[in-house]
Amino acid sequence: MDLSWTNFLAALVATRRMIGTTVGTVLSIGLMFGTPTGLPRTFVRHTAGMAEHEGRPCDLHGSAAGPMRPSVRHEALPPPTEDVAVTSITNIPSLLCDVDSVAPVITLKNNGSSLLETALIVYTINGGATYEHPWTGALLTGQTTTVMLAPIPAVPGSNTLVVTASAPNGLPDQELGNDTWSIDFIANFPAGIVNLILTLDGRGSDVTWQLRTSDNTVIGEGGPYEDGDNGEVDSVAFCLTNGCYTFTIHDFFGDGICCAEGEGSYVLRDANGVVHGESDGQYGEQHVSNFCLEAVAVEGPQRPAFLLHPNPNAGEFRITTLDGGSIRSIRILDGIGRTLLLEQGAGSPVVNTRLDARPGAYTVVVESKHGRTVQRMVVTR
Ligand SMILES: [Ca+2]
Ligand SMILES: [Ca+2]
Repeated sequence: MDLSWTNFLAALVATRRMIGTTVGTVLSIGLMFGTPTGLPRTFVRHTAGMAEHEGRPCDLHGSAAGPMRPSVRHEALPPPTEDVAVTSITNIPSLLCDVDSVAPVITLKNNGSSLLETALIVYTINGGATYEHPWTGALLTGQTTTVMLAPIPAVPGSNTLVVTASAPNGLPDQELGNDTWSIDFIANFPAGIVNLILTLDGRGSDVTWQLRTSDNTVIGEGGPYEDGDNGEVDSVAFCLTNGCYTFTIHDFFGDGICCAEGEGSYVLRDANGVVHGESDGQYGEQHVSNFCLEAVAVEGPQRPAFLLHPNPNAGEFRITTLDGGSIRSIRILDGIGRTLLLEQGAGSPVVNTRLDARPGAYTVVVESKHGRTVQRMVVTR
């Protein structure tokens, strides 16, 4: 051991076993050991901030009182009189779906010895415009309170909200290290829902998947599943915004999810029935679907481009395009996005068809040369 005074004190601090008596803010420790020669007898100031006393950093001083009985004085700084702190941010979901602002709720704490009656709270997202909330109240030493802040606009994609408290009682804050708290979240707006419909084979324990954004952030993942659930369907809804995504499904055994041990498959489909990725399950170690979304959640009502009659119906109905254009396909989906009927149009603007399905609400997707349009259809019996 290097017995220089400074190293001795540092070693003592490192053990964090400072036993002794506290008198005011001074901790005195008596030590019995042989004093190394050359030890300075004068007061030595150690590196500030290396020690802690009662949870607060403090200056450390030492003195050599005599050749056989040195003593160490561990001197804590007096607690600050003015010290406001932010100790949490809540009311922020990790993913905002079709919402373009957040209303943070924070915890404000008085770490100073004075009664805290005012403070200034400033908050910003991604370093953009700053919002101010002058706080008034009454917090005793150590007390906390929750403060609801006015909504602040989020930006599409990744957001970092930073909240800083300052000016306790209108005075300089004496401890700046506890003034700031931050939280990260993702905001998807406008947003659309894309459903993963995953049909498992008998080896669910092989299967894991991830959905990533174009900057490789994982925004959804699943699996492994249980074995023996051949034919079981896992349906997961993702809240996505305009942008590009990568869906990757892995197979631990390297034989996909079809067809040795069942007929697994997956499809990624939005509420309009548009398929953004799919596989018949016949892959090896993995299957990747890359897709991009554009103009999700377009504002304003869409004029139906086809007539669905009758609606409700008992399963038999007629579809007529309003502009006389020919129907390319009719797809009917159930509540979790599974295709129950897919009929290719015969080039006619009128198609009579039927759906054998239980009573309920279904989505009818008609594709013509003008694009894809959607209506709800109710089947009764
Ligand atoms: Ca502070
Ligand atoms: Ca497999």
